Amino acid sequence: MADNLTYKILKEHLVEGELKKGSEIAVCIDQTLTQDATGTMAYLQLEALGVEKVQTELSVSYVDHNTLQNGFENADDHRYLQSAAARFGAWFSRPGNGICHQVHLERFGAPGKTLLGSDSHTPTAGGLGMIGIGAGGLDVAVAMAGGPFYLVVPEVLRVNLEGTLPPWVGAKDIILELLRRLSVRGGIGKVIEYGGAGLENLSVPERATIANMGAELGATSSIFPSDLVTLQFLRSQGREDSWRPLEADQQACYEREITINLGELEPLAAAPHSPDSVKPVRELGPVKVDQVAVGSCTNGSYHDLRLLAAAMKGRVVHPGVSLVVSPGSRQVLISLTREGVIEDLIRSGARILETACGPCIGMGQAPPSGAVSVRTFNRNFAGRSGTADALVYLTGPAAAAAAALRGELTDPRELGSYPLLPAEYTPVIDDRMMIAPPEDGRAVSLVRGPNIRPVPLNQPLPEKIGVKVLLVVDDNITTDHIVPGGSNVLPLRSNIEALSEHVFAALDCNFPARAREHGSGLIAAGENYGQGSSREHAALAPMALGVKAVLAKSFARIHKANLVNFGILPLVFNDPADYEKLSVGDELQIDQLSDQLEGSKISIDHVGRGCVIEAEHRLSPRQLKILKAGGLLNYTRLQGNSAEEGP
Ligand code: MIC
Ligand code: SF4
Repeated sequence: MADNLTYKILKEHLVEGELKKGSEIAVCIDQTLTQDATGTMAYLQLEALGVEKVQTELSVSYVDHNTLQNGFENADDHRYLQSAAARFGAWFSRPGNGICHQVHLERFGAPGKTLLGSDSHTPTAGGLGMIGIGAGGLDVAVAMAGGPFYLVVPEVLRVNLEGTLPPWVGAKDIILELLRRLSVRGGIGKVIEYGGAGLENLSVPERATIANMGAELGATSSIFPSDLVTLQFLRSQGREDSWRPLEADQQACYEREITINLGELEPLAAAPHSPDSVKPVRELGPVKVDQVAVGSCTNGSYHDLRLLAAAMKGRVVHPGVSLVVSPGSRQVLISLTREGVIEDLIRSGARILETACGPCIGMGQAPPSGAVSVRTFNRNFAGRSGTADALVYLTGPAAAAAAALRGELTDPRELGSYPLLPAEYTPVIDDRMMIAPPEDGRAVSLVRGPNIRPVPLNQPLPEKIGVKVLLVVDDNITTDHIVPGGSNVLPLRSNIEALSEHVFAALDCNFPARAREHGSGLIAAGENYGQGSSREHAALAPMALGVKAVLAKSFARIHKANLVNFGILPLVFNDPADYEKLSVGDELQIDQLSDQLEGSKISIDHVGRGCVIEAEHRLSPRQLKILKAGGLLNYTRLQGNSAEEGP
C-alpha cells in the first residue's frame, strides 16, 4: 500500500496497536530532548522510575529557558541537570549553547528517526524529515527509560507548496498563512506533511520555522521529506552520514490536501493575542512599535539574523524602539560573529542577548506598559512577554527589520530592493559546550539545590468524587494561563508547592486560595483547553491544589495527556450547551466512578440545580488504568511490583 511519509516512519517504529486513524498506538522513541524548565521534573521522575541509564539511542538535556539567574534557583537547576545527565547517560548542552530545537536540528536530528521532547516545539525537527513530538516530562522520562510513547493515530494533512517566495516574504509567512486558514485548532489530531515543487527552494532552517509553528496549529507533528536540501544541510553540519532519502509514496493518501502558492504570499503578522489572528502587515495600519525582538526557536537561525542585519545595514534602529536579538544557537552566534554580522547588528543598535529563549518566555526584556512588541517568535498570548497589557505581533525577520527602522508596523517591501544574501554558508562547528555522558555514570552524585523538591504524587481515583466548580473559563485557554512563564515564576518549576501559588494568576489571583479552601475542585472550560506548551506543571500544580477533574468542550493533546499522567480526570461535555449551566461554587458529584468509566458516558450530578450533566471520557483502556492508579508514576510502580511478584 502507498504510504505517506508520516505513516512510513510510524510503521518503522510501531510497537503496539494498529495504524488505524483514531486508535491508540505505541511507538518506540529513538531520541529525546528535555530543556531546563521541564527537564528537572523529567529527570526527577526518571529517578523515581528507578532507572540506571537512559535506553534511547540518544538523549540530550538542554539548558536554554531559565537562563536569567536572579536568585540561586535556576543555577541550582542547571547544576542538577548537568549531574543528572552524567548520572543517567544523556548529553548535556550547557547554558549558552543555544535553544534546544535549533541545536538539535544542527547537531543531532536525523531523517526517519523519532524524537520525543518535553517541549511543545519539538516538531521543529520535522524540518529534517523526522517525527518530533512534544510531550510532558513524565512521558519523556518513560521514553528515556526505554518505554514506548502512546499516541492516537493522527490524520495526515498534506500541504503542497508551489512556486517561489517573492522578495521580503519568508518561511514565517507560509506558516502564518496556514494559521490564518486553519486556526489554532486546525491541526488538532493531525500531522502536517509538506510537499510540492516549492520545497526545492526552502532550506532546512526555513522548513524548521514552518514545522515549529505547527505546534500553534495544535498539530501532533509536522514533517518535510528528506531530500537533497536535507543532505546539503547535514553535509554543512559535517553529518551527512545521518542522511537518508525519505518521501511519501507517489499514490499516498491524505485526509485532506491544501495548496499554498508561494508566489501569492505577502508579509503577514499575527495580531494580539493569538497566533491565528493573521493579517497582511500592510492592512494593520500605522501601529507605533516600542520593541522588536528577533530570535527564538522559530526565527533564530543564521539566515534570519543575516536578513535582519542586511536590511538594517548602515542604518540605526528608530529612537522609539528597543531592538533585542537572541541568536538561536552558539553556532549561529559564532558564525555571524566571524562574518562581521554581529558588528553590523550592534552598529544598527541591536541589543545582543545570549543564545536562549529569553524574551519569548518572558525571561527578561519585558516590554513597557501598554507597549507594542513585534516578535519573530511563535506565541503572542496575553501576558507571555512579562507585561500584562503589552500587545505582541508575530512576524518574520523582514517585517521585524522594517518595524525596527520605521518605529511602526511596516510592510518590509517598503524598504526597497531585497538585500543580496549568500545562498549557502559554512557554519562554524564547535561542540565543546556539549558534554558527552561518561560510559558508566553510576558513581556520579546528583547535586540537588534547596528549591528542588520531590515530585508530588496523586491518590488512586476514589469511587465517588464530590467537587466544587473552582473556575469557568473560555475557549483556547493556554498553559500560560494555567501556569505562567516569566522570570519570577519559571524558577519555581522544580518546586510544585511554591509554583501552585501562581496557578491561573492572570485570570483569577484568588484561585489558589479558593482551591485550597474547597480541597476538591473542578475546572469548567471551553474548546481547546490547555493549548500551547507541554509543561506538565499545568497539570501538576492544579493537582497539588486539589483539582480532581476538568470538564471541557475539548482538550489540547499534550495537556490532556498530562492531566491523565497526574490522575486528573479530563471529561468532555456531551452537549457543549451544558457549559452554560456551570458557575463558580457549584457543587458536582460523580458516583460509581469505576462502573461509569467502563462505559464512555459519565453522569455528573449538579447538586444545587438538581440536574445531571452528561459527559464523556474519550480515554483509552491504558489511560483509564493510569487514572485509576492516580497517575503514571503510581501506575508504572504498580506494574513493576506485579512483575516482581510474578504471575
Ligand atoms: C513555551 O514555548 O511555552 C515553552 C516554555 O517552551 C514550553 C515549555 C515549558 O513550559 O517549559 C513549551 O512550549 O512546551
Ligand atoms: Fe524557547 Fe520560545 Fe521556543 Fe518555547 S517557543 S522553546 S520558550 S524559544
